[in-house]
Amino acid sequence: MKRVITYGTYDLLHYGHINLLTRAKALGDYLIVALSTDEFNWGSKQKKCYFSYEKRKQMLEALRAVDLVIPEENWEQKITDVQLYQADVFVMGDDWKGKFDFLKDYCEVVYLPRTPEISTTAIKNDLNKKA
Ligand code: C2G
Repeated sequence: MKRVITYGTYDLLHYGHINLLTRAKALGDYLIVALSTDEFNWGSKQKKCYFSYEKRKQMLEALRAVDLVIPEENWEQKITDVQLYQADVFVMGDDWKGKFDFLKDYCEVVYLPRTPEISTTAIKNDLNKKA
């Protein structure tokens, strides 16, 4: 079984996220998503999530492509995660290209093209304009 792992906030889940998860799953048989906790998002990514970790986890777990959701609590856990969950492939959107190449010592590292036209920020801006 080929195991794939990816990381993210996945707040205001949208089709760009789904495109990433679907392509990540297609690289193996089992997809683990390390989901940024509310504390990690606020403390280290200065991101205030609209949906709580539990709600974001619930939505991801409902996706056919996703097999397991684990918490992402810090920047440093990736090597341990790859070893603990025996990940063969680490996947991120190419906005992160090169940032996680240190994982090449532990697994395959793949950066997939982002879906360019959609983002949570764009959704929020669009909604504000329409308000
Ligand atoms: N993504 C994408 N296309 C978009 C938006 C996002 O392919 N239009 C991808 C991102 O490249 C990322 C994943 O979807 O691989 C999740 O995106 P975010 O929730 O924005 O993740 P981020 O906040 O970048 O967190 O340790 C890594 C971080 O946790 C990544």
